[in-house]
Amino acid sequence: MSLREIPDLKARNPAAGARIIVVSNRLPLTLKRTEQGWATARSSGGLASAMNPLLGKTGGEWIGWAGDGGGKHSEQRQAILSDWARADHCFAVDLPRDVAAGFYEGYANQTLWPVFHNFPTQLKFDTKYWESYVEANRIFCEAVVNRYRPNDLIWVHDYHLMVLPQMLRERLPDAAVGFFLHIPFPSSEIFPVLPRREELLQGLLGADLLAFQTHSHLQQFRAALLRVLGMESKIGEVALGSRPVRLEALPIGIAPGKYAGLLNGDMKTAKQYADWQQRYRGRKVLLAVDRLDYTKGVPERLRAYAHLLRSSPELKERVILIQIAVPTRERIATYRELRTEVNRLVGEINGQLGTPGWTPLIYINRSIERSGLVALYKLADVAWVGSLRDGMNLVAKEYVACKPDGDGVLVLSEFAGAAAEMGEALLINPYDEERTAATINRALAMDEQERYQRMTALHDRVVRNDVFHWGERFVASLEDAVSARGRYIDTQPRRLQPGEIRAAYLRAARRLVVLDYDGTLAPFTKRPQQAVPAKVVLELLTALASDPKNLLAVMSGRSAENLERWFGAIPRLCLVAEHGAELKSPAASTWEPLLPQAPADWKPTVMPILEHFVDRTPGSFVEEKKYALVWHYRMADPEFGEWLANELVSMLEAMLAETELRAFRGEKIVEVRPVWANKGEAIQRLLGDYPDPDFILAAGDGRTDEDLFERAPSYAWTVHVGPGPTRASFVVTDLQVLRGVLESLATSRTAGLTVSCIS
Ligand code: ADQ
Repeated sequence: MSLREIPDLKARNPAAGARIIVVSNRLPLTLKRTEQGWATARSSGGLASAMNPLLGKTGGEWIGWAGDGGGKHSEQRQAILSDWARADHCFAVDLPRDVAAGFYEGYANQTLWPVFHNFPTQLKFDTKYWESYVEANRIFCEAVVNRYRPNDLIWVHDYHLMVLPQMLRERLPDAAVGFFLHIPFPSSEIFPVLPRREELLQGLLGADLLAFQTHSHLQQFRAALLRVLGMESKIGEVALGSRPVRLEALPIGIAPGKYAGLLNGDMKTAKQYADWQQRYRGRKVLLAVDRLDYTKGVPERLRAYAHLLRSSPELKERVILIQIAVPTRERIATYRELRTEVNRLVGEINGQLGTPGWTPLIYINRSIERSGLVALYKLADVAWVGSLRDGMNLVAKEYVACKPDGDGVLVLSEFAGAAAEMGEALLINPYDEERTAATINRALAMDEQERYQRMTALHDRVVRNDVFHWGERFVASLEDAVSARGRYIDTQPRRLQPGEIRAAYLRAARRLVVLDYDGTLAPFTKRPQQAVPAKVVLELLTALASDPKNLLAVMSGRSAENLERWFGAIPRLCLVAEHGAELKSPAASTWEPLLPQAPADWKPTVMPILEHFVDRTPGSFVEEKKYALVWHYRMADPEFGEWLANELVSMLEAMLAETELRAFRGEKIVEVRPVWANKGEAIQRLLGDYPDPDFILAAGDGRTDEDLFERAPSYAWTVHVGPGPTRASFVVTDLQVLRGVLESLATSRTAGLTVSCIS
């Protein structure tokens, strides 16, 4: 997107009663085939509870898949869909049968779902899956574009629609697009396994706001950006050239009032509770509620339960586990295999460990009504959430919401997102059967006071951070992200006008000029030593340095020895080497370090790693400087080089986290050096020695120059050379343009006199 197009984005005013368009794979309404034909079934899930008030308040709409193949459009079916649109503002998207299969059972649930839940061995991929996924997202995009009105806020949900944000950005460049990921984001070790990972990340970056269930999922997303796209980000933001993408952790909640309502005044719930209580009188009740998905850890739980019963004979006939497992995605073989395995385990436990009067495991393999669920939550002494990996896990929160009097214990997998905010639960590693069994034992034996303390703290938090609060925070954050575009555009650099800077230069009595070398004064070459300064550059620097009103500094990543060799003969020139680690002022004859300390003895640890990368990458090499080690890969195959550079930085980041060293990406280099050795510190030092200049020019092209731009005083002329995002106030297209500007400054001494005479 060009800069000229940006003001459209800025003109947007999201605060003026914006409608919300919710886009999710499924609508809160589904088509059900009954004996009388098609009928509507309503979902009472948390998402519907959260979205409905927001939609009601803003007159918004919901777009989602009707859920069936669509193919034969019976009149009755069409009439129902029209009814949904009219009465419920729900707009059904029809997906052709083959697209739906490749999209839903294919890429979404056999490729993305396993990878995002750290089960790469379950991954299945077919190019057709991907094509269907893209096609389904495209059909959703069409539906959104058709319903969209200026100033609407578009809220896209979950892993089914990860390329939709970018599609929307292309069709509706100034629309406000937010995305929430309900499932976890995988670690940067696992994410790269995903086929079409680059397209997926690019697809997400079309949004203004990307929100995750936990901070750790957010961090993992950032690590994936770095590793897969080589894209750096801040903790809450990715800066694209033309706009920012905000990043947030916004854990989803539930609607606690709904549970309180059923607990307090619903006859059906009361009756079911009384029945269950009667049936299991005198026994402790453990409860587990899951979709029958391999990520939920059902077999692991059953094995831990068998272990518990075998190792604690005193529990015989005194405890039961009620496992509710809703069938799900049964067209996928893995899910059918899981059902078979669970059935076998259920048979084994009841057959081997039960007695004539005691069935230790009650297995309910179907969906049950909310009233029945609430009755069970109320009944259960312990809720056992054993997800092997889970975005959040709402069952944990629903159970807690049903314990307003503080009785009951939550046992929670540390791998569920809920664990990050439910610290008073007893945490388990569901893969460790023995310890899990011990924790369940502890939960069963916990005294009343401890139960009360833990449960009331959990309950208060679940009530406070409900799903309405979550929805409002998301919308507020999206509105904020969109208005930040305006501020972002205001801080975007302007094209440098040679006449303007020349006039300011001429007016000044005391000037500081700081110039980077490679990419700024000289073009990049295959080998660093080939970038010898041209005669014109030496003459230009000599002329600028000789002006008594100027302090000129060449500030480069190169070594002191290198700078000395090329520029040592120019009088009155200040040299700054290794990005600011060492400095030689015009009057001095020796170099001095920026910080008075000897280079630490870290190179022998880092060198073998870089050498290993040299070994893997033909054409790359390591440069050793006094304070830094640099891996250069300009001569390597470009794609392979970028890929390895991302790998290297990710690896070094973890390794150097506790040290003063950092790994920095540069123009076809990865450099390891102390954090304090940077151009921002160096310009501060120059300003200390040469205070209060009334004109400052700082120019550079690379990432290390961003430190310089950030720390330069606000009145400085900071100039970025070439394309790409920058903090500088001005840009020039290339180094030729900058050279032209510098030449006009260098030759302005006489011209300056003329100007002053005239004025
Ligand atoms: P799910 O994987 O579906 O959701 P979860 O958070 O546990 O997982 O939600 C399940 C919902 O289904 C709960 O509301 C529960 O009450 C209900 N449910 C489960 N079994 C049932 C049964 N037998 N009968 C009736 N209802 C049943 C995805 C992510 C989660 C994330 C949610 C919300 O995988 O990690 O918490 O979205 O963001």
